[in-house]
Order: sequence, then structure tokens, then C-alpha cells
Amino acid sequence: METENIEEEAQREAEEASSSRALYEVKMKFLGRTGKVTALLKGMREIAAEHRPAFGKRVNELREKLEGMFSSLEERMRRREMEEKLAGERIDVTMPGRRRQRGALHPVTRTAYELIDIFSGMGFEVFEGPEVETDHYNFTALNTPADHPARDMQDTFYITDSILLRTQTSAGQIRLMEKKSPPIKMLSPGRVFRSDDDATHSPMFHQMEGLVVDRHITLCDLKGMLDEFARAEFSSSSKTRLRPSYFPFTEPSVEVDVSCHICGGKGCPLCKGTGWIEVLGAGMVNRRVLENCGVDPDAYSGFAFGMGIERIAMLKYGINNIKLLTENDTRFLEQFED
Ligand code: 2NM
Repeated sequence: METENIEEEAQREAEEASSSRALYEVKMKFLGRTGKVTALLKGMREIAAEHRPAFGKRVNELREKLEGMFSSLEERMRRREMEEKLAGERIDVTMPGRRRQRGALHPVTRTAYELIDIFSGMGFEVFEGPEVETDHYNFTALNTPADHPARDMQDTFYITDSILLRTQTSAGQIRLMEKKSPPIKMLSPGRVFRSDDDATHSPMFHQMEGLVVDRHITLCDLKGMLDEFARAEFSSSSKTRLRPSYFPFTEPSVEVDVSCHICGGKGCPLCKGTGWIEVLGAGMVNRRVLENCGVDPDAYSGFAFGMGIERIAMLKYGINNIKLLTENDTRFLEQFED
């Protein structure tokens, strides 16, 4: 009987199907629009009229039987495939994660942020001036006229006769002092440029200068603030000492040493046996600088200080060559990941 052959064939092929897709194809081969069962129904016309009802009944029964078989096989196949998918996607949630490479702040940036944090805590406001300056703001207003020997002290990158790359951030402090009347308490971090190039000098480096102007500001205020700064930046037992020096923009001027944070002052290679390390320059703002900015030097006084951020970073992290800070060698930079 043809229907019986078809049933057996469909059953065998359906059992052998190894995926939902293959099973669907078998189903279409028998029950689809051009399938074998459908062909039987279409071929009814050629069957003798008296046999037609019985034949039609058999074919319909076959179709219903096959439909039932396919849907139960489809259900079983779906369940099996879901189980396989879940088994393949199983993850061990107790496994340790993969370490992600993380970036970190450059030691100069990190030191700058540290310094800004310390001085902000003392009430200093950050003010950044332009990197390209006029000789007026960089030199003249800072009591360093054209023929002053201090202009030779640092070789300057000139753009024109009167426009230059600033050699100190105090150029910007002059701009603010001109505009604002005391009290002033500002911190100026930024890039500065000098034609200088060796193991401890780079033609571009970063400076942090501070300026305080108010009534009755004395050298004692400077000394007290420096002690506070040294304890915050280096170690809680750090001390400072002042040595006389010279800058055209301050009078008196001082070099500031901090007790060595490595040996605590006993003497070691870092402090070259002296127990002290020079970290910055400072002084009482020269009354001519105050006058140049329209501040009355008989009513007001001020102190100022300046430090190289690279120098502070090198001291703090034991870096012996300033070039390491600009080469961007990852073997060096990786050591500052925190
Ligand atoms: C230093 C040393 C001493 C300084 C002076 C000024 C200003 F604008 F008030 F004149 N700002 N910074 C100064 C004083 C900077 O750096 C070694």
C-alpha cells in the first residue's frame, strides 16, 4: 500500500534527522506544498470514483498521523538543542577575572595635582596664564629690564623681539595682580621654557609658583607656610631652612632647603651628605614689582615662591634623569600605576 510505504519512509527519515533544520526538511518532503502526501491528495482525480472516499480517508489519516509524529519529534529536538546550547554556554562564575591594563597619571601630573591639593588646602586659588607672553609680563614688570643681568641668567626662546615663551609662570601672576586688588593668594602651575638641556634641565618643564599679597605679610608667614608644605609633600617630620639668595622680583630672596626625607637629616647619597635638599626659591615680593602692578607697597606686602614640578617629582620618586619624564618609555611609566 502506498500510504503505508510513505508512513514508514517518513518515520525512518524523521528519526534519522539530527537537527531541527533537517527535521523540518523531512517534514516538508512529506507534508509541504510539493510533498509526497500532498501529491497523493492531488492525484485523487485519477482514482476511480468508487475508491475515492476510502482513499481520501486513508490519506487524511496518514497526514494527521505524520503531523502528530513531526510535532512530537520537533518538541523533543527543541529540548535537546536547548540543553546543548546551555551546556555550551555554561560559565564558571567563581573563575578569577582577566586583569585589564589600566592607565595611570604621569608622575609630573600626579605631583602637580598633589601640590595643587596641598596649597588649595591652605586657601590658594589656581590661576593659569598664557604660555606665549610679552617681555613686559615675563621680565619688565618682574623688575627685570632689558639690560638686567637676570635676562642672561636664563636663555629665553624669543618669537619676536618682544614676544617669547614664558620662562616662569609668574608672568601670569603679574596679569592677575594688575587686575585684582589684595588680598591675593594664588597658585600658578604650568609649562615654562628655557634654552637648557642636560640630565637635570629640560627646555620645557613645569613650574608651580605661589603668591600671597595682603597687609602685614612677613617672611615668617612664608617660613610657616613652607614648613606646612614640606610636611604635607615629603614627610610629617620634614623641616625647612632658608639661605640668602637673589632674584630680581623678590627682596630679600631665599633658597629653601627641606630636610632629607630619605635619611631624615643624617646625611645620605640623595642629600650628598648634607642632610638638606634644595627644593625651591622664594622671597618677599620686591616693592617695585608691586608698584608695577598698581599695588601700593607701603600698604601691602607679599611673599612669593617658585618650584620646578619635575624636580619635586624626581626627589619624591627617586628619579635620576629628567629625560625619563618626557621619553614616555612604558617600562618607566608602568611603575607609577597605582
Ligand atoms: C621664584 C622665586 C622667588 C615669584 C615672584 C612672583 C611675583 F609674581 F610675585 F613676582 N611670583 N613668583 C618667585 C619668587 C618665584 O621662583 C624660583
